[in-house]
Amino acid sequence: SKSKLSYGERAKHHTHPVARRLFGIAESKKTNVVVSADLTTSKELLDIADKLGPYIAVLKTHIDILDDYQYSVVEALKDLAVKHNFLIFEDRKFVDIGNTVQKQYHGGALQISSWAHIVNCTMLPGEGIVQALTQTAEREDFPYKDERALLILATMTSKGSLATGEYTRLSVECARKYSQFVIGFVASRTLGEIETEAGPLENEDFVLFTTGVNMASKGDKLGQQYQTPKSAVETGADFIIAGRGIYAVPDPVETAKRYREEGWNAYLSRIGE
Ligand code: 6AU
Repeated sequence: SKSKLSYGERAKHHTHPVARRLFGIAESKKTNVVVSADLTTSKELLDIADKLGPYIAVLKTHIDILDDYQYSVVEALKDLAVKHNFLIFEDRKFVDIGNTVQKQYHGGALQISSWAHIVNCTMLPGEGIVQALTQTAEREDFPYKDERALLILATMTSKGSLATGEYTRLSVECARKYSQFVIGFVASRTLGEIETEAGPLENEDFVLFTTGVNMASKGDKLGQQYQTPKSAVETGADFIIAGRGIYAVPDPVETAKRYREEGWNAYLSRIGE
């Protein structure tokens, strides 16, 4: 596994340009925090993105939960991403047949491919979903070549999740097979020991995003389950995703700084510094 290497090393050697950028941002801003900005108005979303921008590596959106969505909000987000040097991850969790997800990703009402550096998909439909999204990103006329990447949702944080066993194994299998577009996983455990047809993951450098991170709570009333930034990074997370733990407290900026510090220190211990 590459989890003992520094972000700087991984930025140098990764085969995917988006992963290189991501690790480069983490290294230069000294942060592995991804804020899940699950706000429901454009004003609140842009406000939190601007305030927290300096302390995060990635801003994660659920653009379809905005009450007042217009394309101008993602244009403003893109500007903030440049201003503060973060990537945008639209947590769309594509979950359909190939022909449908291609249209949902590239074009459509939300034009996701035009503004989200990173998107994710589930493995429920089987290999075809990853194949289809990869194919779209590799089209001759795809305008964002080398600037877009996919994460596979390999496990879930909610109680009773069925994203286990064969589902998780297929996630690893497809990440390997489509590594020209897939840079890693959203998962709460390392996946290195999972056997695929080509053996276990050893030399591949997949990026692990772990969600369900909160310093003040163990879960919510709807089945969400939390761990701390420290335990997530100790378990192998390269990036920690936190939503309500950061944006829904009285002082999000101070709180983001605390998550950043805990996540960064856990990373430094992991790489032995
Ligand atoms: O920190 P929270 O609980 O306020 O928000 C967690 C965020 C939400 C979820 O949609 C998302 O993380 N999420 C995901 C992702 C990122 O794909 C997977 C999962 O298993 N659990 C989870 O909470 O925006």
